[in-house]
Amino acid sequence: VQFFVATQRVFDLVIAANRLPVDRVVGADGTSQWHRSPGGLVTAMDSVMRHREGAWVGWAGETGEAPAPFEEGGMWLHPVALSDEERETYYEGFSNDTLWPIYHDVIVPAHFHREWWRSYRTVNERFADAVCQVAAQGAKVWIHDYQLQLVPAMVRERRPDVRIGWFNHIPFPPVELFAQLPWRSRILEGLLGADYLGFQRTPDAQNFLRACRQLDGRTTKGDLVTTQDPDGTSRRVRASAVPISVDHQGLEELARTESVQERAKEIRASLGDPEVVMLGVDRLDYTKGIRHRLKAYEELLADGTISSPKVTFVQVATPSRERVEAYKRLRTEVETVVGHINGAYSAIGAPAVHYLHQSYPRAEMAALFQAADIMLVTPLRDGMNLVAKEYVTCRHDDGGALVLSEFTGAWHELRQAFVCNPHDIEGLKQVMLRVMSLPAKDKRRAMRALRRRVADNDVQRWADTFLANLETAPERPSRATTK
Ligand code: ADQ
Repeated sequence: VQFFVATQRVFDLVIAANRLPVDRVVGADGTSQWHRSPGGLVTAMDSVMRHREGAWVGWAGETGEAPAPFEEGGMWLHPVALSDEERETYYEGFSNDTLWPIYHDVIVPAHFHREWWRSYRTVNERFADAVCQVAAQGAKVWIHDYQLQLVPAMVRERRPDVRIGWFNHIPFPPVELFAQLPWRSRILEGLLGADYLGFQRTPDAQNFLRACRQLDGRTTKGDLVTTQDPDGTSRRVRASAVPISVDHQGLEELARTESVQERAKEIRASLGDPEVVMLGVDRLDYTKGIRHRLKAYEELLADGTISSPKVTFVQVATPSRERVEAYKRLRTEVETVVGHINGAYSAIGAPAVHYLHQSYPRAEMAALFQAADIMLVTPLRDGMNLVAKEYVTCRHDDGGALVLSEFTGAWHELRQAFVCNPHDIEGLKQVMLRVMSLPAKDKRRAMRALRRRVADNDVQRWADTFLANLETAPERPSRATTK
């Protein structure tokens, strides 16, 4: 049900995420266009919201005044403004240079700045205000990810009538790492404003529950934590795992189209029809283990165990967070290694590594997946990793093989993948060699099992489960004040 209150539309379902599913891109001639924004969250929620009516609150990707709310693809999009300074302090700073490293095992050091925290709080307030503007009486509010951890409590304070859920797309860290955060108690309080908290894996939910117990002395029982609201009333919040997935049916349909299959053949032909095509697809992020996989490949070439162009490696690395120092460094490192490998092992017209620092449409990604004999998903830490599930989905021919890091959420579900520990370069090389030499029928059997798993738990099921958990969360909000 949607209705108008003066000029303001309100909705029964409100999504809040740092980014809107589209970014405003202003061309040289000053005209603006909307482009789909990158990343796993948008990929997943976009397909969920196609089947539901609701509003989406988020940043439109450029600083300055926010554009007016508008409708796009059947969804009401409500932009939230960020200033230049807030992009630096709330987004690049606190979200991506404090929280992201802490939540990903401190692969790079986390930076703590009080002004970043203050900005994080201010922007979270702005998101909470925007959510309250578009939420109908008794609405369900679904908040996403680590950038908005204070929003649940801020919404509850303003709107006790709504039901509040939060989903964490990234890991929740062990208490020893979370404890480093000077603002750890404020973050726990922020999250506990929700009725239901969803995580990718059970160990993530357990880390959260342990933090509530050990850092702030709250009582937990099973997946419930007891908390006190600012008015002194006691309330229980549920925290459990709901692993995210992909739009299995939609993506498989796309992968089956003739044009995608033709394109897959074309890709292999333009690579020179190698015997083995290995593929990596990631945002260019230090959590994804891109350097580890390049190192393993380089050592295999150096050993003479494999040779290029018989074996060819394609690395697609989407540009990401390019203004954050650690990401600039990573890009230089990856590009140096790629240059080094190509200098040493390529033939004219046949580079050993095809490195593509670009974004592609979904159809092109589906074709790339079909063209790849071995998909290398080797993160050092990853909440889920949708690429692994997308690859499996696109292999309707039961071909290909998935090498998967044990440090991804996906590994908890995709146990028939060829597991690796990316820190163990020797082990990673052995897995790559083993997969190359394994009989096709063994790989097909593994692929069939993986495909069944992803088909059973697709993104619609994930969203349905999350919303059902939100609906049945332990205590309904007090509606007394709003009746
Ligand atoms: P991400 O860290 O962004 O997501 P991932 O889950 O792999 O990681 O999702 C990336 C998405 O971007 C995939 O849909 C992929 O196809 C797409 N993509 C990657 N490179 C691309 C390119 N060059 N062109 C076009 N598309 C590209 C975060 C968490 C993950 C979690 C997701 C969802 O870090 O652990 O799985 O959210 O919850």
